[in-house]
Amino acid sequence: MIKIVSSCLILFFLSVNLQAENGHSLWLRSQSSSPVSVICSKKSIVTEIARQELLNGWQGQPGASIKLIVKQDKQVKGDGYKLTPEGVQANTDLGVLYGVYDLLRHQQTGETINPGIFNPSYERRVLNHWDNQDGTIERGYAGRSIFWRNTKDSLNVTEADKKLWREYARANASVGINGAVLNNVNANADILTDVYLKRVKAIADEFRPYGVKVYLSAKFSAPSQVGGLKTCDPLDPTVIKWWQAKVKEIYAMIPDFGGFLVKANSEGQPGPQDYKRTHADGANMMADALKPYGGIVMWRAFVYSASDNDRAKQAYEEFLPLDGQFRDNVIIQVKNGPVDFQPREPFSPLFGAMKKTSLMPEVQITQEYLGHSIHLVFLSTMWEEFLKSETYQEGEGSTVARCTDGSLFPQKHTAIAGVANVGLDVNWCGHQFAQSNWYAFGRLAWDNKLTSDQIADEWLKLTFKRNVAETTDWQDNFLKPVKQMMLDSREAAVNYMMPLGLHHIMSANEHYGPGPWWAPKRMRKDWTPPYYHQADTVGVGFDRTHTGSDAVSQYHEPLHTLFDNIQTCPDEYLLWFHHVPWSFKMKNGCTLWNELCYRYNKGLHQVRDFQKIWDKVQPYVDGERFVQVQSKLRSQSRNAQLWKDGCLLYFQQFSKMPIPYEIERPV
Ligand code: GCW
Repeated sequence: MIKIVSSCLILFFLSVNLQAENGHSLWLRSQSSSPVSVICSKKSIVTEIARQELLNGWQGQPGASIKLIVKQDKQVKGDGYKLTPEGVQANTDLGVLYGVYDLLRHQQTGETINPGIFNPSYERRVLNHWDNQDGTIERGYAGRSIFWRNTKDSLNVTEADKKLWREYARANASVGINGAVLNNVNANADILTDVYLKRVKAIADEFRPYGVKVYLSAKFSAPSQVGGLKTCDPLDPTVIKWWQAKVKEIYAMIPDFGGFLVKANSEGQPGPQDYKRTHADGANMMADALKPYGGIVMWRAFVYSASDNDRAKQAYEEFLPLDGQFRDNVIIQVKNGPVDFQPREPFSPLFGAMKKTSLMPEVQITQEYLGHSIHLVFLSTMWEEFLKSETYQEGEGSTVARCTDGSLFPQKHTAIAGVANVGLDVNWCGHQFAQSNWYAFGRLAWDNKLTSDQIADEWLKLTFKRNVAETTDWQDNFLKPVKQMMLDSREAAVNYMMPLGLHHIMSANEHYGPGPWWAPKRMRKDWTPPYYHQADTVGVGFDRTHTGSDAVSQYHEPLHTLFDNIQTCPDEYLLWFHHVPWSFKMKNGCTLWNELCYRYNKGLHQVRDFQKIWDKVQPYVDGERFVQVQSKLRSQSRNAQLWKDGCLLYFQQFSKMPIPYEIERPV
């Protein structure tokens, strides 16, 4: 009897475990393959992976013969590739692998394969993990770190670790991501000590066959903290020597090490300014140490101090004067917006303004301000809006994408970074749909002209389509409505969280729910929401016009004038740039107050509609993923209501105007 019960239990756990695998395969879940013969012009670990991927995933003509050719072609750039009627051709082994993933993606999504050349928009397509060495993740919502454990003594590498790192690297390679920063930008200096470097090497060894380079966040004070030096002054010869020796040591272990990411003189981190040196002095010193090995420095421009100066202006003011002073292996890493990964911000005015320095965009894949791993928010539309933003810096067509990908300014290196949303959670990202953001980041980093429609389409087909035979029924009743839900989801979040250019009104510390009221007396003002929304009896919004903080002047004409004028400023940025009277007449004739109420209400109803859409697709989704998404949407909808009710009731204290009758009463 006991035996029967225990074997039943084992079976039960086995099946639960198998079920739990459903989310683990990400977008790489081809289930059937046809025989194919693969001929490869060059044998290497990388091309061997390419061959295996074809053998396991080929869904074209059975018995087809595919050629993988490594051969120089001037039109192919970097690890780009050429799809030909015979197969894939590339200049590098990695290019061949990328071509194979593209071929398979086309087959699995049922898209026709048009021969052509596919070059990456950016040379370095990098995930930034904010993983701490104790295994926690700053702003991580998908469990603990896949790289770090909580104690120094458990740093020995297991087979399970290696398997996980390979799976992670494969997922990255399948969308063209070729780098990962393994530790938090709020770095612990210890990462540069032998005990951790050994683990970094082990990770690099697993990543290498998939073309993913490792990078580390370096703490500027490391020479003192781990090297015992008295100073970290970047111009001090002992400091210079220390970094040179450290870099040499790293490259001896990891010959293809990517370089350092540095958060300096930002939010309390040490930096060159502690020694009255500039960001350029600090970055260049490290860049010089990395130069002989081909490494780069990604130096963050996320700087602001507690001064009275508008936070949105500070990075520009600090970095623009340094334009032209950086070494060619330094890239300034700039967040998409001038404040901090808010649901909607205008692009940072540094893009296109720094013309003699390489700039790389930083976007946040982990949803710090967009509902963590509870809200379904497809971020591709936000990044697409950002990349396609017109800066006018070199006339029309000077989009952020073109200002950063080397097509407008000569840049030795080009790159883009995304703050990762990956953890030990069985589905990697905490929410099934958060996987689409990892996917979208990779696809946009590879091709910054892709549309979110195409990306959502691909991801849904790869992630949810069970077999190629599912045709119009699946397309009409699953693909279309779910894709539309994804495409609308970011705007919905903006509506129920921070519509019309409102920003930074989330709850303190954990940054999840609403918190426009949070303002403890002794708190730094620029960390409290009232600093950003400025609500009073007259109106709401941050005056950044020429009579306010004048942040508008950091934008190139015609944007400067467009944003400065309350009549021409786009609705999406209205309260970002203007302090607007509650009874101001919007372009659609509504008062500002009513419009604010409508937008909050709309956001909430959008989420309720998402719930209905999802309920209807039950027949097309396995039970496990269906229920998970359904229950997350339920929480999202309750929380959207909290946002709407909380914010409207709070702002109403200032507007003293009634909530329009057709809007659901706040509870
Ligand atoms: O978005 C803010 C986060 C911090 C983060 C910081 C940064 C890693 O709240 O947690 O620190 O930005 O980007 O450096």
